[in-house]
Amino acid sequence: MARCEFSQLSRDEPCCPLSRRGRLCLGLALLVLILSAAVLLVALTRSPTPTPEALAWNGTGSTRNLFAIVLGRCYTYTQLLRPGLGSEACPKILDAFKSAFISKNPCDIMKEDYQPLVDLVNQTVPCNKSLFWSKSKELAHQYSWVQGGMFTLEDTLLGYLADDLTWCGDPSSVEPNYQSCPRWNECLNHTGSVFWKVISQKFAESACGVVQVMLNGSLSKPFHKSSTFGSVELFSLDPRKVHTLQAWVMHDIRGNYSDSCSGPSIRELESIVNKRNITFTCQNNYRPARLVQCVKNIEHSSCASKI
Ligand code: NGD
Repeated sequence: MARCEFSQLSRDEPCCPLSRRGRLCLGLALLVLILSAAVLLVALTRSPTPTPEALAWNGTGSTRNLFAIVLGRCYTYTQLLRPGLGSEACPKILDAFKSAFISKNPCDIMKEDYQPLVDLVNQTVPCNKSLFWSKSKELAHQYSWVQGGMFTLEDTLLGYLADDLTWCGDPSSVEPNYQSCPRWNECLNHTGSVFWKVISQKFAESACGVVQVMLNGSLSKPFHKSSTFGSVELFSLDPRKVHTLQAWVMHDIRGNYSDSCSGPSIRELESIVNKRNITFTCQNNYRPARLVQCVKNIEHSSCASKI
């Protein structure tokens, strides 16, 4: 067999011919190389395994940084606002909140899903200090903030954690659905509305003494039987503990004076309350709450000091 030394090569001499076996080996090696390159190319250019699409809904998606906000609020509330409650439970509270809706269909949430979360929070509101509201959130919160001793649901830990947030999960993901969530009227067993029903019920069940409700007298119907106050809270008051419900019918300081304590809507409320063996009282434009409205409307005639 001819040996081919580099030193022997010159311009005129062709390289020594390869044996048949050598050519076969070279061919095979080339084939393997081409095949590997092709496999590599396919692997690199192929799109990743498609993840199932999240369900699409008509409402806005979960609030960005949802879990960081909930955890932060938990520490703010338990360490700074009401230090008595103890902040050690915050990580567990966050986990229970996640477990209630993560990886679930947001229209298929049951009251029981939130029970572990509710069970983690043991907070009682002192008698005579519960303030309910309906269509008057802003003023009710301003009033309770200024007054200092009253509790709306959002002044309790569970309400504080979730107020103004949107959240929902998706069966195909371990993350909240940040793209879309169902609107409240899109389904009955809605992630958000079930949560508010559960904690509103608990809030009302634990109320005692005289309780207050702030209603919006600038609406034609300040009291709605279908509202959370009218359908959940009112019927969760325990007549053995609550002797009086005081309604404050507040009118927008610059707006309509549509309905008042003597209107049909409030009379309907009165009749429900009386049937439940609870005394009903009503005041139009309860003065301390009116004065809160006056802070931004000092020139209004109803804000003049009465000496
Ligand atoms: O269709 C809706 C919708 N309807 C009500 N709300 C809705 N949110 C949607 N995204 N889509 C929310 O309920 C909204 O935040 C309202 O501000 C809030 C209350 O609705 P409103 O004014 O009609 O009053 P409700 O009587 O139904 O309920 C107020 C009472 C009050 O005594 C709280 O203790 O029930 C308790 N709560 C219920 C639901 C929600 C509080 C909240 C809250 N903080 O968001």
